[in-house]
Amino acid sequence: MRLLPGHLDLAAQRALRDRIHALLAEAPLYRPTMPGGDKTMSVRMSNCGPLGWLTDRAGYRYADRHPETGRPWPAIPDALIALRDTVTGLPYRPEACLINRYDAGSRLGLHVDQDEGDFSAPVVSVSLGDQALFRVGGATRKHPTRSLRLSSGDVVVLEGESRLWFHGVDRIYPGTSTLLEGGGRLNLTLRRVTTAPSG
Ligand code: MD6
Ligand code: FE
Repeated sequence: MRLLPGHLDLAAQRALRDRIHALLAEAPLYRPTMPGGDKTMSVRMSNCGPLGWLTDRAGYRYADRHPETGRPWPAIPDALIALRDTVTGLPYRPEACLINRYDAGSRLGLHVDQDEGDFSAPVVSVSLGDQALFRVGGATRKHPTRSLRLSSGDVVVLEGESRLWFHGVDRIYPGTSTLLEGGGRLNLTLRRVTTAPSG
């Protein structure tokens, strides 16, 4: 795993925040349901890109449309495509960008990003707004974990062996950033979903 602290400066964070807000007007945040349908998540979600990650009572999957509006997801902002190119050195485009929105009490359970068809492609995430306590373990749920605080502008790359490590967000720290109006946190996760083109 790679952590790139402060990869985005304040100007870049503000520009990205504004792009994401414009995009969320088109593809509004919704509250996802866990498979089975009994529980909702405390994190609200949306996506951009040709594909978006979804969870509802039917399970986890990628879909080309917003579950509530029925419209295709908006395009991934150029700045995010460029960031991923810079950070990974890989030319092929990410197909999905999951947008996670955390409020003061939101958390995200320990999970592996494993609904993609190609685990050779790294997953890149960007954090904006309040700090989060990010926990990362290993290949099994039992593996010891370590925790780190992610701040606005930090980038995390899960690649190689770490691509399939368990990770989650235990809590956010309200009041640690003024980037987002009303506080909270955004995390943007860029993924390749289908097999990455070689060469
Ligand atoms: C979050 N991040 O930071 C949740 N997944 O809110 C993730 O689940 C994640 O940061 C894959 C790669 C990087 C990540
Ligand atoms: Fe993840």
